[in-house]
Amino acid sequence: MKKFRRLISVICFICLSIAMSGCDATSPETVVEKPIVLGYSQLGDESTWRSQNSLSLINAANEAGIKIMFEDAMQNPENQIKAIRSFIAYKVDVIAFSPLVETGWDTVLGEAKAAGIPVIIVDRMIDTEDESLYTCALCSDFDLEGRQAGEFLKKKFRLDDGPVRIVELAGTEYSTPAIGRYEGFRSVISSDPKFEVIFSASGDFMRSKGRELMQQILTHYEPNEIDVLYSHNDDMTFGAIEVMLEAGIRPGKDIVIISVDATQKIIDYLKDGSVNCVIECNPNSGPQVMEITRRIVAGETVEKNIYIDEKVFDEYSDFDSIADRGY
Ligand code: GYE
Repeated sequence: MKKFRRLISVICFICLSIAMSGCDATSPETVVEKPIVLGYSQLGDESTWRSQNSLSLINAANEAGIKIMFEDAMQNPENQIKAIRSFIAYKVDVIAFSPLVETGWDTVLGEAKAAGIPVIIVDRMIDTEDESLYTCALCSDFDLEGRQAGEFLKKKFRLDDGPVRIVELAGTEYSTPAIGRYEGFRSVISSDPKFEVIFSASGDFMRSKGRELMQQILTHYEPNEIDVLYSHNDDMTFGAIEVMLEAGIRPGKDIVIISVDATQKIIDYLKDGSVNCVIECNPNSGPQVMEITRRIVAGETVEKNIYIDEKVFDEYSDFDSIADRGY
């Protein structure tokens, strides 16, 4: 009998515990929140900037508890389209991508829209008639970067009658940074005919191609026929500097150098006088991308176009105030 009573009280205790712990699926303790899933198509790994950008995105996703599906398209827009389609099939919460070039995205973004998946454009922009294809674009102001490069030259050569002969290493053709840095630069220097761009070609933002282009330039021109090297990113600048040094040219002295990105190594070159002007392009957009993702999923309205804050460091700057870049 005693045993029977003990059994009954054990059963009651179990029932009570179950009731109190809330078998009710809506009780806050039992709701397991599903992490937000973000599909990210990165365009490649062509530069120091890009590696840091990928790292920033992945680290920020981990810190924010966002599950990131990260695909590297290896400089091929077709791979980006495939990745976006796979994110749609997987029914991710949000799709983000850095488009290699500006055009060719309408169809796939239309598919994302039809599936009800919001899209964030990061770093580079797309060219489209239909702004409803994306929810938010977080990019750098590349035209401003180009204008800042031009403004530096105007200041540097203000007492020089010219001609000021410029060679330009441009970024990937049809990409927003290459277009903005090319056009913005010209919109400033074109007001003074002493500035002449005597060579311009795409080095795809890669060190190896920056090297090749500089070799090519030196087969066409004597070193004393070149006054300025304007390079759309640091990696191409590094390649070009190697060639200059091999040819006995003193970078930053015999040829004035302007570079875009602002990696630590180029800042070191600025400090030792091998480079004259560095336009910052900030790759650490990860935390902002995760914040935008979280807000979109929460149903909040986000600004349509957001520009990333950036600075200019040049030979007139106070070097001590330049914080360590970290990459
Ligand atoms: O400047 C360059 C890179 O799109 C802003 O792409 C980016 C550019 C960056 O590979 O280094």
